Amino acid sequence: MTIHTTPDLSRDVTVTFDPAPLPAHFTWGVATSAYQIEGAWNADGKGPSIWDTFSHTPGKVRRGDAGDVACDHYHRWPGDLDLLHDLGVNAYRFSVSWPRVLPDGHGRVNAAGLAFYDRLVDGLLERGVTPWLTLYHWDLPQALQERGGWAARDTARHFEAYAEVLARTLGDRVKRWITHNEPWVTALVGYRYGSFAPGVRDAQAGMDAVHHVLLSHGLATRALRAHVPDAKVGVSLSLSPVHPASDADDDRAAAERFDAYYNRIFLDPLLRGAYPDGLFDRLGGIEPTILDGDLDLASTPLDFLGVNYYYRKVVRATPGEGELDLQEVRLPDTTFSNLDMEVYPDGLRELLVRLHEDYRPKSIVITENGLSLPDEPDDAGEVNDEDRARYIAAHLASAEAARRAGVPVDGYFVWSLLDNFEWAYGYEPRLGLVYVDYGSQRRTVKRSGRWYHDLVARHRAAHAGKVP
Ligand code: IFM
Repeated sequence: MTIHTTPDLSRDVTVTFDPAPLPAHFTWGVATSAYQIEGAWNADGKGPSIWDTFSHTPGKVRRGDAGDVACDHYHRWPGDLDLLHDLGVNAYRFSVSWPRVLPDGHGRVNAAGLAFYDRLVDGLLERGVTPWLTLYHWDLPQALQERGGWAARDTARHFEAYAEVLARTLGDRVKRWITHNEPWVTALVGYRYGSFAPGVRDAQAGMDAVHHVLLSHGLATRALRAHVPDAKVGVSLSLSPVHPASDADDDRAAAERFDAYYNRIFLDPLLRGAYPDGLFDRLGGIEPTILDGDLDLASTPLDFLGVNYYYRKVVRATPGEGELDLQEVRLPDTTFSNLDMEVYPDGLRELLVRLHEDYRPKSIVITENGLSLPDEPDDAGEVNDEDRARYIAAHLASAEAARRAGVPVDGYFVWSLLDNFEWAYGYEPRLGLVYVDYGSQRRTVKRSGRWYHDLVARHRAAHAGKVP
């Protein structure tokens, strides 16, 4: 894979983005997920997850990497929370490992696992950082996978019960909840294409998983609200503007088909209570079983829509070839990261404006955005990742342009606090504001981390004295 980024990292670059126009209440955060950072994969009564099973299966993850130790955050969390405090962010988005809390996915609660998150939440609040808790970031209990995983309808009910356990224990202190992270990846990458856990390759299972994840979102949202009346509940979708490769009618039509499959498959049920017209027919007639009331549950009103934005998609029509008769292409003169993601900041503005125009969510929070680079410390031990700071600045400028156009963008989380386990790509891609030496577990704040700190401080100073 080619890495195309600005080559000269030694230049002293001033990255300009003025945060002052963003409102006083704006959320500044960083994000992580349990499997990617915690390690301690079998400690203190935790049950195995589908990612433990997947990464322990030879050939599934590059170089045989696994999240067994990862950033050892399970043991090093106090120091990691100090890093958050030092960065000056006002919010931290983390996920709970379902099998750490419920080793079998349902029934017996593992008190030691729950106590970990209880301490974590207290530690955040002590440091003045608001917890944003994601219930599901891909680490399904293996025991539930053995009963069909997300392809089985019962999993939605188990998810509701899991949400209730967390609401009862943490709901007095946690007020920001995200049910699912990137359901497209959970359902389609996990069950249709199988390149992520649980590695199932079955078109029917993929569509069933889409529907059950949506159902579970609705059930969990209602359970959270029943136990935490002042909870703000949302869901984080991976979304991309879809551009046709040319102005030709067939390319435009291909872009619409892909948009329905990639974006609207979750947006429409969540925000309109219906799947996009014709979607299942175009996918070979494979559709989930939809019972009365399912789509009412799925469209339970959101307090905010979480947007994870990394790249746009560009497609061209290839009649008779490829899923949906189209192929993804690269346009000339475009820049891709070493995770093969196009760097395209204006896509965020375009996406936010479109979401506002088409769906009118009450509030939008950018719950992930970040850049993978081949970071290494220099001889002085510094990680000079100005490209990452430039990337974040450009995306913030794009979000701010959307706000100026009337879109209620209320927060931004960098992915990620720490370099971590990047799923099937292992540890090679690095996306953190903080460098992790996996051998020694030493953390080093990168230049982008210091820049982000200054940015948040400038925003605070610009609004000093105003009530957020
Ligand atoms: O690391 C992932 C994260 O788990 C989900 N969103 C995309 C990130 C970068 O690939």
